[in-house]
Amino acid sequence: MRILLVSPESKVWNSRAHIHNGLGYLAGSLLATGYPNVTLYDGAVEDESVAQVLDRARADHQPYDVVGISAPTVLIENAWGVARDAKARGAITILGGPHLTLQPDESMQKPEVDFVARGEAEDTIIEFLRVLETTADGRPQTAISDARFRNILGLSWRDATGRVMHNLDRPLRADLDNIPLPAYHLFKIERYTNLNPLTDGLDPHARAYTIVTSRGCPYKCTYCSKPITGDTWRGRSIENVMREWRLLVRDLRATEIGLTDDIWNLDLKRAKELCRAIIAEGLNTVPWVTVHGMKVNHTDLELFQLMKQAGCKRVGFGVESGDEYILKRVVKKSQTLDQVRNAFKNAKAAGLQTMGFFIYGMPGETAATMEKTTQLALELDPDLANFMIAAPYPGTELWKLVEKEGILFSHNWDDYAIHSDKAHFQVGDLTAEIVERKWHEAYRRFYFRPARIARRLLMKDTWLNAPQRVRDAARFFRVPKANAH
Ligand code: B12
Ligand code: SF4
Repeated sequence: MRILLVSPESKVWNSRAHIHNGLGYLAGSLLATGYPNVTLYDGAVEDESVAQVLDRARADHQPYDVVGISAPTVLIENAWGVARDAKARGAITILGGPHLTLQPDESMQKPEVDFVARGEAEDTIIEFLRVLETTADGRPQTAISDARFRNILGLSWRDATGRVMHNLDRPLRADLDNIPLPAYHLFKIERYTNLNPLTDGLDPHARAYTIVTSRGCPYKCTYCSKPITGDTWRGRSIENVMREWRLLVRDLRATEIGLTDDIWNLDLKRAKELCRAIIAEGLNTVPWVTVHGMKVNHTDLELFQLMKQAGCKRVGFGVESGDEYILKRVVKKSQTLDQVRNAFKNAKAAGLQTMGFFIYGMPGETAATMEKTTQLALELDPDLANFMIAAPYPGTELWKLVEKEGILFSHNWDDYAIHSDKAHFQVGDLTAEIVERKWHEAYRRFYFRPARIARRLLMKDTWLNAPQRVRDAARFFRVPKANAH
């Protein structure tokens, strides 16, 4: 059985490419369970299209039997495109990832989609292939309506009459230590050279990896979409994480590492233990960053000092709003502005670079509350500020509110990018025009300060990456035209 796992090419703005750890995990489980013919295709870094890859495999008489495609909400249209190409070339298609978990039926209505896997799928994909490759009495087959698919938790499929069946959900795996590590060797790692602009990631020989030390988050921020990892925090043991950290640093010669947990510091004691273990083993030679924001209310000065000693270079924090009411009652972030200020102060005192994530245009906001957010960004003065316009992802509290009380402007799933410069909805009096103006203004006022421009000009990547920097500047700093909605 030859399997191609695909992350589709994305039109969503992103200044950097990250390895797709979800596909890495699926490939790791497949290899560990006796499926050696697995190839990873990441549209962010490939030269050929999926259709070309499939055609070449057919010409070499080694066609792919199964094409598995991953999709967050913004990539679902691209995922269907890949599925059409794959079906047209005789492959069986299975889609998985966040959007498929939220809206499985939508994809199962498409003739190009044979199966959907919902939720974490390391076990689902193995059970799926086992049914797919042999009949109940052990003969080879590729029947996609075998009744045994009924027994696979988290799978959506069609029975012999063509009826779409959604099996029961698969429970989250509690024993993360027993999941095989991602098949890192299958990534074209030399193409992931820039995990983020602050890690001097301009080395053309960089090897940027990411690692997931825990899954899930118990908080309930109203905009956050976490269909895969869920509300239950599950941490891997320190020894298990260290096994992977050793592999990345010693065997795979990582030049930078990104932590992509939903909330890696939920258990402060464990976070410190991990840093101590990295220091004790001398693995602190490779710089690392937190890709997803840390939660400010689970930090203290000692944590940041240990992170610094353990090789961490930069920390990101979800700040979201400078208005206490919006933060508490609308975003429901379960953190105070004092905790935000304290975390930045401590991280800087420990010598770490900082990054802040800020949201504009939540329901109930006004120009004044967004102004407070911009003021807070200026006060905190992180090395990097990421200003985002609120996007109502399906399943979130924000989505439900916009459905009930608002007007939605985004009608295609690829409009849902949070780094887009367009407002996605209107609730109450807050028009898209005001949100977009405050968002552009935030970028201009934050990045166009003389001291910051001087600091940037001294940074190596500003010069080495000049064309990208100019494109970013044009995108963020252009004054918005009259609203098109
Ligand atoms: C790291 C990360 C990134 C990285 C890399 C993304 C990547 N290619 O993996 C970067 C920074 C590039 C990124 C970008 C964006 N991201 Co992001 N990202 C994450 C983060 C923090 C971790 C992802 C991860 O490694 N998960 C762990 C692995 C094990 O899980 P997984 O990837 O989901 O895979 C499992 C299952 O989904 C399933 N599965 C996945 N694919 C497939 C395919 C098949 C065939 C099968 C059977 C199963 C299957 O099996 C896997 C193993 O269990 C998640 C949060 C989260 N916890 O999921 C957000 C998250 C996925 N991102 C999100 C968003 C919104 C974005 C952006 C749209 C933001 C933007 N720019 O506007 C962009 C999209 C760009 C793009 N091209 O994808 C949302 C998606 C919500 C949604 N409904 O789609 C999430 C859930 C964050 C959140 N809580 O809101 N992201
Ligand atoms: S935004 Fe972060 S803290 Fe909030 S629910 Fe999502 S993962 Fe948890």
